[in-house]
Amino acid sequence: MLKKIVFATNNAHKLDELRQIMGHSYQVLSLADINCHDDIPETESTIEGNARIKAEYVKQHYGYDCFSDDTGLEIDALGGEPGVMSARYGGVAHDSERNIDKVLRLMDGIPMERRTAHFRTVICLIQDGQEHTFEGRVEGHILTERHGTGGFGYDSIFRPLEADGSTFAQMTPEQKNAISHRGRAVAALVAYLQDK
Ligand code: ITT
Repeated sequence: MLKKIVFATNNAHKLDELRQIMGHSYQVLSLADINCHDDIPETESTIEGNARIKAEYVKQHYGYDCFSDDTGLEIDALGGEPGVMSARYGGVAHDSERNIDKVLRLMDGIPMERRTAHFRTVICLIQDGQEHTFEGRVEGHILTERHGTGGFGYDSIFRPLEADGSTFAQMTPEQKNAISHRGRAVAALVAYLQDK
């Protein structure tokens, strides 16, 4: 039987991605699966801090070993923004269209060579009373308009360096997972869990 682990997220896209990557070795439970419908606070000022408080919240209130991730898109020309504000950059939480509109507006006129950015994911695992963190990054450019309809969040304006010119939103989930920030952080998590 597969081992169970809770992924402390409310984001169905992320859960799907994680199950694709980890599904062979773990049964990944969602917050809904453990009857957690709380609005878990994400009040820290860093990606690392937010990953940690989500995992600690689930452990403390529900008793499960779990992991959580926090991801930010860090754009060099915007001084690292949206960063920890990625989910609500446009003013409304989880409204990707507004978030993208704001980025494109702020970057209007900036030439491609200065449109460098990366996604960064930090995963915090709490297991057997110990905390571990894992990080993954992918470098790329912010395009001047949307391309593609797959993925979620900022995928349609992010073109990773390691691709053939496609944005994340133009890739299959497998192609994205192979090079993505979350794919890499999860690979480090899985390697750790399998080594145990
Ligand atoms: P949880 O906190 O419930 O896990 P979330 O949507 O807030 O879900 P994150 O804090 O990890 O997710 O990410 C913040 C935002 O960054 C997210 O809402 C998206 O807009 C964006 N984002 C995260 N991962 C992304 C990805 O793989 N591709 C594109 N955008 C992404």
